[in-house]
Amino acid sequence: MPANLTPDYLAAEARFRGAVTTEDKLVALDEMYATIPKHKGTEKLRADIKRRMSKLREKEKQAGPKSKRFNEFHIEKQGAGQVILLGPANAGRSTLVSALTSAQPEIADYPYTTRAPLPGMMDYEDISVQIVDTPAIFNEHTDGGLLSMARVADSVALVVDVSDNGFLDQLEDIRDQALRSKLMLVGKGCDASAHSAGVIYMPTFIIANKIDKPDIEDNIEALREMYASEYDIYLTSARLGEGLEDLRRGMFDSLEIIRVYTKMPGKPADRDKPFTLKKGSTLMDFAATVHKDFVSRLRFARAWGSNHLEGAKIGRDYILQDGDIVEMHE
Ligand SMILES: Nc1nc2c(ncn2[C@@H]2O[C@H](COP(=O)(O)OP(=O)(O)OP(=O)(O)O)[C@@H](O)[C@H]2O)c(=O)[nH]1
Ligand SMILES: [Mg+2]
Repeated sequence: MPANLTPDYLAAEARFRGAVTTEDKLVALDEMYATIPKHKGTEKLRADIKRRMSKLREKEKQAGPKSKRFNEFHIEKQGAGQVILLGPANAGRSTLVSALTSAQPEIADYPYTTRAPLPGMMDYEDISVQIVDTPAIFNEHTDGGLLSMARVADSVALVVDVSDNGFLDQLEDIRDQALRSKLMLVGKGCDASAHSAGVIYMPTFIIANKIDKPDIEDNIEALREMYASEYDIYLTSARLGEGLEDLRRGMFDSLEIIRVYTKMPGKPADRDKPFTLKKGSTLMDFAATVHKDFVSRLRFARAWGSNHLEGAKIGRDYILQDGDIVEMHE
């Protein structure tokens, strides 16, 4: 049993042992995966959790649609990361998802249009990011499943209608509700990998939408005053397509990932499809991602990209940067 398992992980494990239905087991395993400390000592355990999850999903599939207890708040992750949009009714989450991805959620000028989460894939340069539209989160209307889903996301975007004078209270309310579900919505510069007392620290940013509306300057000012030191803030008009390029980059940044390319000796880099890794990953983390055999067989590697490497040899603990190209020698 690896050391440093958090109380949160142990609680999720206990829930897994107590779970009867496949659906509950999957939710508990999801939670275990989200709360397990990500380091070398837990590698086997993480692989084991993933194996159990795919076995259960297989079982669910084989059981057929009739016996399947569908959990609408379980959205299978795809792409380089999952960003969940949370916000009050009518803020424009569905309009944003429709503008950024090819998904076609229902959009309407009355509240609570969206009833279930809906994912879409957003292209960002040479990778894609999953964005999840959600039902509104507000007071008694919030479904508990929504916050459970947010706990296993990679980042959260708080979407508000900046022309609505109640938007600051709404932000506060969402943060409080999340915290009651042991989800701490943290902003820039916070070490999101740290957990304490069963609380998950989720990288979060704010989308202030509907900037095309009149007389919103004071509201934007108030938002900045209140939150700019804590969260990145993106100003958008989902309806007019304003601010979306900055937002795409912001979504990528919130995932805290890097893209690394492979290269065969004597050939140009393979630019087709980068490997994505957590920021701070080393050469050996990359080697393990490309192929498990590389971990034992790697003799040395050269890199191009950041720090003016230009093909210099890099050590096993070399910390890779976004856009680096690595040539591995067995
Ligand atoms: N003026 C303006 N209207 C917008 C903008 N984004 C969305 N809307 C409008 O706001 C209304 C609600 O948009 P939705 O995208 O359905 O909002 P939602 O947050 O998904 O709302 P629910 O699912 O009902 O909770 C619609 O009438 C949209 O056309 C925007 O940037 N500017
Ligand atoms: Mg909606």
